[in-house]
Amino acid sequence: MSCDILLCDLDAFFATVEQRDNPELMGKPVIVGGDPGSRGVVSTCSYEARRYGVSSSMPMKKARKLCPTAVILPVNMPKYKEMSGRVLDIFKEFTPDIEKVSIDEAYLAVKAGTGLKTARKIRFVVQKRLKLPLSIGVSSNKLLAKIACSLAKPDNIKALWPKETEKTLWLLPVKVLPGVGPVTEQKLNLFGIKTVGDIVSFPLGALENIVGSHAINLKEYAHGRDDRKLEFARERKSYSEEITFPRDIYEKDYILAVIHDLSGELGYRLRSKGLEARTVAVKLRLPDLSIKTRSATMAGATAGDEKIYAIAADLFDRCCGKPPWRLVGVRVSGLEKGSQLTLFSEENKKKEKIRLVLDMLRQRYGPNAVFKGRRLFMMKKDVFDP
Ligand code: TTP
Ligand code: MG
Repeated sequence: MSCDILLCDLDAFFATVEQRDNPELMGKPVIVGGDPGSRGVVSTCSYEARRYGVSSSMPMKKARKLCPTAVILPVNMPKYKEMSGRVLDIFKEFTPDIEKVSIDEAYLAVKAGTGLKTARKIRFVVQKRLKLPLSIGVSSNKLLAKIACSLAKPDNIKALWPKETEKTLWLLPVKVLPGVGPVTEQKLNLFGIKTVGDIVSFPLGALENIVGSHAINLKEYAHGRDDRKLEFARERKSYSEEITFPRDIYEKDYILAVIHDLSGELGYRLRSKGLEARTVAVKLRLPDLSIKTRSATMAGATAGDEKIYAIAADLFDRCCGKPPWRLVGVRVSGLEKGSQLTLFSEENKKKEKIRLVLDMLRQRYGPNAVFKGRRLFMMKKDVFDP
């Protein structure tokens, strides 16, 4: 069955989330990334900052020089992941056939002939519910959908059908094709191959001398042909959360408090998917930089924060060695469908009620909305100094 393919990609994702959450930043240059003081790089920047020449991966120091008026913000990954999940949930309302490419990008397959109409609806819903700008490219294959999206940006829809190959695709620079990075682009340019149309007229054998076996793909792409299928997500086998600390941690209690939080986040993720886990693992980075992991498998599966924590804390105790620690992570695997809740003791009923309230808060305000008191307390102390 032939389908229309949509490539949906949020605009300046991290930056537009920040602009949305702080309207004073609307219309201003905003850069999201690492600390300029410690060799941080730009994760992304608003389109206003792009006009000054700022771009992803650029050292923050250089970005600040190019655009001194920009507001610089740190990366708030939990918030962006949460938004990414909500956008994906919206996509799922329109089609089950989704290939998630990155945190802000996904291919969707819909019934042939409905691509443009669906794209308009999706954009409308994402804008209305999440107030985030989304660009969508529409075509009958992945290649053209992706290129159409880059032509649509920012905040628009564009269709690019195979019949328009000659008058649109052939005029574009070779770097729009998959597999043509800066090095290949330079090589091709040296032979006078600047546009996609130049690839079409260049003899295959000569092209093979420049780019090897990739030449055949390039020829196909240059004609707007692409038979790559969408790769649908495989069922998840595990969930994990980890934190790398900016400095060495010497306090065992602090690590335990972090493990407590991570266990809570994992428990929540399991419950929100109706799953339970049998195996819990802990990961640590030790002073000699080696990574140590320990896991334990339970007789029965669980999605309870405290149960996950109890096992993870025990594993940590057994493998922690001597301080300091630089990284701690918790993973749950051996996933099964959640079993029906059975009779609760009074104590368990109380815990269950608390869990439901916490989950409700997390659902409304994001997974990090609920910090456990212990971690807040620990955060107040300067635990990073021995
Ligand atoms: P992109 O979709 O490549 O970029 P973008 O959404 O910021 O801008 P646009 O799509 O409008 O061109 O990446 C999505 C997010 O991934 C981006 O907001 C930040 C993050 N990212 C990095 O952290 N480092 C990088 O080098 C890139 C390219 C992206
Ligand atoms: Mg994007």
